[in-house]
Amino acid sequence: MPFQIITGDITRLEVDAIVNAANTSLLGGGGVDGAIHRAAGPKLLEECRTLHGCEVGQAKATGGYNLPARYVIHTVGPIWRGGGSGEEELLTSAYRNSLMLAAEKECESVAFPMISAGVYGYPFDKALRVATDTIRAFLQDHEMQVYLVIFSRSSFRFDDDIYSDLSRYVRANLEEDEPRSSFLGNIAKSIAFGGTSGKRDSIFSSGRGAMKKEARASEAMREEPLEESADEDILCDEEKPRKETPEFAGAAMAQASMLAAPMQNMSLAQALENLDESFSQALLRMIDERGMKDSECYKKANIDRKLFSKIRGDVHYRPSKQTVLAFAVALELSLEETESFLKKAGYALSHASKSDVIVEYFINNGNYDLYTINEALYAFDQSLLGA
Ligand code: AR6
Repeated sequence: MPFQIITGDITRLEVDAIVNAANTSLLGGGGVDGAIHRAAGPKLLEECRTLHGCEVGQAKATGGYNLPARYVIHTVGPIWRGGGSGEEELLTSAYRNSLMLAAEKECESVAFPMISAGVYGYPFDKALRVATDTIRAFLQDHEMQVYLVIFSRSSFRFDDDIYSDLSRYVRANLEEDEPRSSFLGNIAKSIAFGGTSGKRDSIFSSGRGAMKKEARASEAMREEPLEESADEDILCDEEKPRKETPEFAGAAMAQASMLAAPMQNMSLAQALENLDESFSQALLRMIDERGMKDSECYKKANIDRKLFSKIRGDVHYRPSKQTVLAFAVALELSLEETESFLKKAGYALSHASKSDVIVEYFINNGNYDLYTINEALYAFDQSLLGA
């Protein structure tokens, strides 16, 4: 998923770049700045001295030294003075300039702390809005994996009105006993989203020298069908008409010819061909029906281009439940449509699952903003939507 909120210590992340919430001197300080300098070692300060400071809202890069990250991007957020001193614009610039610098350095992954939300006093929920809006805008025309790292889950705050209304909805609708499958789902989730239950996230380093590739491989394991081959061969070509994809044409022809055949005369193989429209077929059909571009849909769903290409290229693709729900939100499906879309991939919504109740709340309210939904899921310690 291109954008993810995770919990933990940013200095341990195996990403191409981590961002430092520094001050204008760039000579170190407390908070995340102090933690980064301690973990990187004295050479970081040596290089910082050569940079001659940094203005509020600007960003400068150094090496990562003893950190697992290759680069540190130092930015300076604004001090909160009540909101009337251009704080929002300056915080937006701090995020945007850091992202642009990461792109310039050809980083594929970058992790941010909550800039200005500590010593500089920016209210957390307002800082979160600036962070997610700026990252989302950047991801509209850049391919990158961006993490927002929350140091302490208890500090997490998002839109107060939504939070209290959603809490009431969850209390009223969540069935008491979670079934065993949800319990197992939560274990899987806590491994994928480190820190949620004290478990380790796959991108957190266990020590110096751990390989980034391994982190990516374990990240990829979240999605069920692990078809690692031919990624490049099936990259998105949005101009290509669906019907020309041989597998789709083949599957459609097989389905059409089978419709006329009586079931009792079929071999098992034929019967298996005579299946309902698959998840992948339904997704592509609904994108077309809405006149959406593929990229518009997968970006809205917070799904990366490679995964979308796999889904598009494999008529029998088996997605995770979070992936199906992310597309349901991107396509703005009603609750009923979401149920039948989930069914195509073998899932259902359940009132025994907190995460399902949360998603249901947003769909019922016609709120299809995936970033807000993910903030809510994070606040309730649930797996985020997307890949
Ligand atoms: N990993 C991730 N997040 C962290 C970590 C960590 N290891 N440590 C703290 N945070 P702050 P600011 C969170 O105060 O508000 C420094 O002295 C923390 O919980 O570090 O931009 C600089 O030199 C909070 O949510 O940065 C400046 O003088 C967020 O990081 C000044 O502080 C930012 O908190 C900058 O203040």
